[in-house]
Amino acid sequence: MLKKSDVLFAINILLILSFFGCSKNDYVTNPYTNSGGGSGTPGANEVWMQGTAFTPATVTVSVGTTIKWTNKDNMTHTVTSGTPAAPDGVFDSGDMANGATFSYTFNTKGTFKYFCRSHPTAMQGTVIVQ
Ligand SMILES: [Cu+2]
Repeated sequence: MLKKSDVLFAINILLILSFFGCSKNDYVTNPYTNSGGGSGTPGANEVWMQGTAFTPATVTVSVGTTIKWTNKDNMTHTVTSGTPAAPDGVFDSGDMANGATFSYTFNTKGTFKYFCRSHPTAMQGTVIVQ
């Protein structure tokens, strides 16, 4: 004979299984809703600081374009103009925590290099303004 406690136990197992099943399906159909990992891709005129790298590392834009950087990592980054050996002082975001953004408008043509003060070897980027 089935005891009432056995039936309740079986119902609980079914509920737990269906819960995980739904979670998994939601993840598969919406892989980019996972905000913690910073999934997805940057939009136009956007650069993400993600995985200790600037993505995309090089962007090409026209004069007058504003680039927006967003820190997707759970560590501090900066957007600092110039090279690690020679910062040029044109722009510097200062320390950016996770989720922080920094914008800069490029009003002259040229090739503008920048880097992260915290990770100068790993994190270097270029903005080409045409
Ligand atoms: Cu960094």
